[in-house]
Amino acid sequence: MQDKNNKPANQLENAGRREFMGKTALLGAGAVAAPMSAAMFASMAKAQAAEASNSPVVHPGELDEYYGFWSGGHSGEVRIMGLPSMRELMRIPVFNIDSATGWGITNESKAVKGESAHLMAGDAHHPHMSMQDGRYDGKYLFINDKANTRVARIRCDVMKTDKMITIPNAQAIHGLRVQKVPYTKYVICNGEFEVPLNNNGKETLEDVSTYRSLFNVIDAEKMEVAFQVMVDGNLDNTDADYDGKYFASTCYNSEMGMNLSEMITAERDHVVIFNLARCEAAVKAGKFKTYNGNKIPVLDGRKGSDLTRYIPVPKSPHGLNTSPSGKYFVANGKLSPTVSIISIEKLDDLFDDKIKPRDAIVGEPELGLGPLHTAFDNKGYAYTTLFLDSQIAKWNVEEAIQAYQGKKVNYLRQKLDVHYQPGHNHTSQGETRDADGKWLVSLCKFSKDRFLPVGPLRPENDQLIDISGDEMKLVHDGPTFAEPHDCIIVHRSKLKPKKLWTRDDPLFADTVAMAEKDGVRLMMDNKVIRDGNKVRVYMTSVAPNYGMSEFKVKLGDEVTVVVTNLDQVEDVTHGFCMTNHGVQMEIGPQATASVTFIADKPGVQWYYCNWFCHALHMEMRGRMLVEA
Ligand code: RUQ
Ligand code: CUA
Repeated sequence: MQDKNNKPANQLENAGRREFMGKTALLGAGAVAAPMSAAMFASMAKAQAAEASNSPVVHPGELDEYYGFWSGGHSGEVRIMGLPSMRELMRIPVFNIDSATGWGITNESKAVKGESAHLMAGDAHHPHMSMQDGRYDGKYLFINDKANTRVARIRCDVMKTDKMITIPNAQAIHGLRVQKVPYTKYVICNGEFEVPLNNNGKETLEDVSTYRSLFNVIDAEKMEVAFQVMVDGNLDNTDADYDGKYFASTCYNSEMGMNLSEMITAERDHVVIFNLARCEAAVKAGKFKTYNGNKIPVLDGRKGSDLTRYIPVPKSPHGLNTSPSGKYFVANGKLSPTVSIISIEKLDDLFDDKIKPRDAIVGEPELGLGPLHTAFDNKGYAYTTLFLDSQIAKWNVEEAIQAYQGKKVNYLRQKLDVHYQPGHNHTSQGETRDADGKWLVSLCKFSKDRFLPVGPLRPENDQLIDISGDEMKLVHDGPTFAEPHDCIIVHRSKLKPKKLWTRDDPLFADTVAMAEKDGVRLMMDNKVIRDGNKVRVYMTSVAPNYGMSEFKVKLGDEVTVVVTNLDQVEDVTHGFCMTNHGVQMEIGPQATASVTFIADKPGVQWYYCNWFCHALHMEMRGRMLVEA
């Protein structure tokens, strides 16, 4: 194989041709000037044939049709998968610390993490992409951290986390979705755990009647909490409609119990429906209170309020999913073998008090034991995970509604065994108007006997299911590390990730500004600036060299190393690791990254490039000379 760096033009050309031959590029083929050879036509025809038959096989060198965005659960990250191959393409560190990229270690990532930069852990559950008119827009991905009550945003052009906030007043952010229509103005998420509103340990601690859960509405662009809504009971999962009017959340602890048996006493819990226009009007009219010394408007959406309605459903519902037709919210029973179908069309009447809450329920099909989450295709079918039965039930939504009206129809089409105990499932583009009914992923919490044993801790099993025909067909077992709670499957035509960084990227703008203040031209200079016991070392990198092969500091200095990667070749990322200092990071092509540490060891300390970049990658190193 040739050295990457000897053939930048070639590499770009190859990348261009590959894209041209890819399936999405077919649509734009008319715009491509180069004439097509017979071989290229043949290859494209083959690709089309594979797509038509919904083959899960992606041959070496071929590209996937979909991006999957997987949450990494308590590993705190997001993973990018290729579908249908189920190949893991990349990891995006979010709430965790990542030693390969330096996430949580570099100054730029610490700035994104902000006030929570000191936290090393997270529990990521629900990744959801921003939308325009109910379709993925390829701009942002949002994800919650249940463990530390945070929400983060990932920029899809570079696939890096660019914002992170801690949600005040609430505890344990769980369900998270985006406003679908007209566009993602708001990200919505649930505070699952109940705490006193002023949770300062002084006013009230043990009086459970003062505990509340909050529904949180976040401005997606600013990444600030716009307002919160106090509810009765707790909140679990949530989703938005396709009209831009209503949000719905499940509640499994309407009892406000403080232990398991208290939480499951009532025969019914509920789904809360939030009326967005009324909430926005209440904020505008100043009808809110504030707590814990912050300025966030907290609306009172408890029972009797005109901001919300409470629809009783069988006890302890879990997932809440909107059908891509825009007609229904489906609340999944968990402890009940049923799901509850809520008619979104009836919600106007419910808010105008023309009907009773239970009148909004138009179906309650019985599916099996432990329904947790429901996904949809484009043919009117729903797919519900049955945790206890280790199955997925395929059922017809309109027929389930007819059955509720007393007609004799069998809405249940098939039950497929999955391995084992599925939580979420997800169909290709099934949370959008572009639901295409091709693939279903079942995120199984246990793998048991499906893989070679690897010790007491086992992988989970993400199974790929072909749903393009009448019957669901299991086509792939995919072991995964803890714990993909949820995923979304996005057609690759929705995304246009950058291949190189642009120099004006906001993710390193602060570092660029710091260099300007120091009079350093990042793309040219290699310089050491001393400022008391603070030393700033600016260097460039071009494979296989750093612009600086040595620099000198004094023992105890606070050293900031800023590396600017001048390489303009796709895929040539450099690293910077200071030996024995716990410091390492990635510097992508055309990016600047920086890291700060104390030079607390005297003598010679080598730094080296830890991302394989060149045949002389081993030689890409230099010395920090630390004077005692
Ligand atoms: S929840 S297994 Cu965190 Cu999405 Cu249902
Ligand atoms: Cu630069 Cu390895």
